[in-house]
Amino acid sequence: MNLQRTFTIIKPDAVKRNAIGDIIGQFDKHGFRILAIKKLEITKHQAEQFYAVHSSRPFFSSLTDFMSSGPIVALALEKENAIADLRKLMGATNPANAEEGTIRKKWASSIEHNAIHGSDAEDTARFELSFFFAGFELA
Ligand code: 3AN
Repeated sequence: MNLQRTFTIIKPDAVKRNAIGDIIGQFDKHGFRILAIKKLEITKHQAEQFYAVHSSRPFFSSLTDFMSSGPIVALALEKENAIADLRKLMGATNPANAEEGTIRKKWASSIEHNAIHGSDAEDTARFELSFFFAGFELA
């Protein structure tokens, strides 16, 4: 038994397409427990802090513009093997490679406008959860 927490963002493209309910429904259906949830907008500066690991990538500026372009929904999720299971449910980064039944297959329109973010490891999950949620919100 490996009960884990992970962090996810429903990105601005998916919020604009009214996909919040569908995506949260997928979390429920696949056994993720919602520990915390908030809808908010972040600034370009906050997006740069969040995505600091990607700061040298060519798409950094465009990615942080996009992530600060409109409302997002941030969630803390919990289940056994939450990190890997969420990555599987999300589908490949590039929706052209995403499998049938994944969130990106259904909602992503490009490698940048790809509907959802999910933590990729335990250390990034810890950083990302604490970036968006205070300790008392996850208690
Ligand atoms: P994932 O979101 O699947 O973990 P990462 O961590 O490689 O993928 O990339 C982080 C984010 O950066 C992606 N969600 C995507 O929005 C954006 N991104 C990744 N690769 C590219 C690219 N080649 N061009 C534009 N944006 C990209």
